[in-house]
Amino acid sequence: MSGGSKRLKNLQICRPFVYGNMAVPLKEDRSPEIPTDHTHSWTVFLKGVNGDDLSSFVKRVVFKLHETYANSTRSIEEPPFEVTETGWGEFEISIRVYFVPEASEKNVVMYHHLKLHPYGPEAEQQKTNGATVTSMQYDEFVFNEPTESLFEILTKKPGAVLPAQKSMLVPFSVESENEELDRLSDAHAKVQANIRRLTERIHVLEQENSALQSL
Ligand code: SLL
Repeated sequence: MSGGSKRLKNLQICRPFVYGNMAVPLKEDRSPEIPTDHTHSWTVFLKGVNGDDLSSFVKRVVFKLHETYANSTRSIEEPPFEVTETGWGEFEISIRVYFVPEASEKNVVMYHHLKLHPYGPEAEQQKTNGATVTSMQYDEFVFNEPTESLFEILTKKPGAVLPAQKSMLVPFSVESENEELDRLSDAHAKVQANIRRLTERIHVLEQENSALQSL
């Protein structure tokens, strides 16, 4: 066995990343090469949070587009791991990540619904001013019992961890996780209070019922 392929027992190491797409409506002054039925320009991407480079452990990312696209399987061998295209429709893109050989890890796949059109309360406003639409997910690569080599790669340089504070560019952070935890514990407290209130109500009704029965 070559050095570093031994696995480190009882150890788990995670690396955060984001994937998704941004899209903008095509303008009047679009290039003549773009087919006339295309309405948007978009980019689907997979990247580290906080601009971190994933290529020390990600070997390639394969984006599988809708079969209406020529060469619909796009293999990106170096960062930025992204594909820019124009088109007219939304569809599901599979994003398959291959790790460097030293990692001895199976590839992983994520599915992303390409979003071109805004929806929700701001939709109409965004539509009229041609704003960029973004649809992005936060996730983490979780390596269980990594090889010594992978461990070394991942811990060699600092960074590649969740940033402390949120910002316009980096919506995913320890701060936003804590906010989410606060929201969850508020909701939990509300549910508990409701359960208590309803339990008391049931109790009262049961007492009234048995009082009526004994009349
Ligand atoms: C839909 N089910 O009907 C989806 C399919 C496919 C989008 C969307 C192709 C561009 C090209 C394109 O935009 N496909 O022909 O190059 O909405």
